[in-house]
Amino acid sequence: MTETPTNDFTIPQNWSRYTAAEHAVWDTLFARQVAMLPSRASDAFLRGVDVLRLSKPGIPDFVELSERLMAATGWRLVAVPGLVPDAVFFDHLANRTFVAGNFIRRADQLDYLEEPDVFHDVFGHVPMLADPVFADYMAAYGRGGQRAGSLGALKRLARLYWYTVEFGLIEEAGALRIYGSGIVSSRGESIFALDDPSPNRIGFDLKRVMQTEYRIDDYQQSYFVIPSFDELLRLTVETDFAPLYAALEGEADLTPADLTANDRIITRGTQAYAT
Ligand code: HBI
Ligand code: FE
Repeated sequence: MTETPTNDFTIPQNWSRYTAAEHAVWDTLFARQVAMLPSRASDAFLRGVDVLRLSKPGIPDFVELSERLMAATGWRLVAVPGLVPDAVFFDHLANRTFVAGNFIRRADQLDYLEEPDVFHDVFGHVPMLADPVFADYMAAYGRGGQRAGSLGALKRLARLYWYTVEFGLIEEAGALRIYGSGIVSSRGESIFALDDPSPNRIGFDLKRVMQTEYRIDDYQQSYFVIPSFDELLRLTVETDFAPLYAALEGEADLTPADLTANDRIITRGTQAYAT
C-alpha cells in the first residue's frame, strides 16, 4: 500500500474569477486546434471533444465538465495550482480523478509554456478520458504508478506516460493519427509529429519505451505508435511490470533519437530538426 497523502493538493477552480482576456486565450487556442485536428487526431479524441461539448466558448467550468465526464466514463476533474508530487498524481488517477491546472497561459505564450495550464490539461487530456478504453488505461496507469514507487521504478513508468498519454501516436485505418495531449494541444507539434521528416516513428513496445529517455524542452525526436487503445490497455493490465523493471536495471538507457535492431521502424527520422 502506498501512503494516502494527507493533502491531495486540490483547490477550487474559481471559475467566476477568470477574466474576459483569459477566456479569450482559451477561445484562440481552441479555434486554432479544432481547425486542424479533424484530419490529424484520433477518432477517440475527436469524439471526446463532441461528447464533452468542449466547443462551448470560454474556459470550461470543471463542475459542469465533470458531470459529462462522469456520465461517460466515471472520471472527474479537479483543479490544482500546478505540478503535484508523483504519489499524489498517481493516487488521483487510480481513483479516476484527473488533476488540471486552473490557470491559463498569457496571450504572449500561446505556443510554449513549461507548467501544464488549463488548456493543456483540459483540451489536451480530458477528451481522451471520455473514451472508455483509454479511461481504463489511465486508471490502470495510476495503480501502476503506486506500485512503481515502491519498486524504485518511477522513472520507467514516467516514460510510459510520456510516450503514450503525452506524446502518443496511433495507427488508424492505415494512417498515423495523434492522441497524446502534448501534441493535440500544440499547434506546431500537431503538424511536426505527423508530417515532419525529422522524428523517428516507431512501433510501440513496452520495454523499449521504458528504456528511452525523453526531452521536455522541444518537439520529440521519436514518437511511438500503438496499434489500438485496446492493445495498449491489454498490455498494461496483463504485463507484470516487476520483471521488466528488473531486466532494465541491467541495460543501458536509449537516448531520444536512438534506433535499435528490434524496432519496428515506421519512419526513420532524419533528425534534421534536432541537430
Ligand atoms: N502533476 N499537475 C500535474 N500534472 C501532471 O501531469 C503530473 C503531475 N505530477 C507528476 C506527474 N505528472 C508525473 O508523475 C507523470 O508525468 C508520470
Ligand atoms: Fe499533460
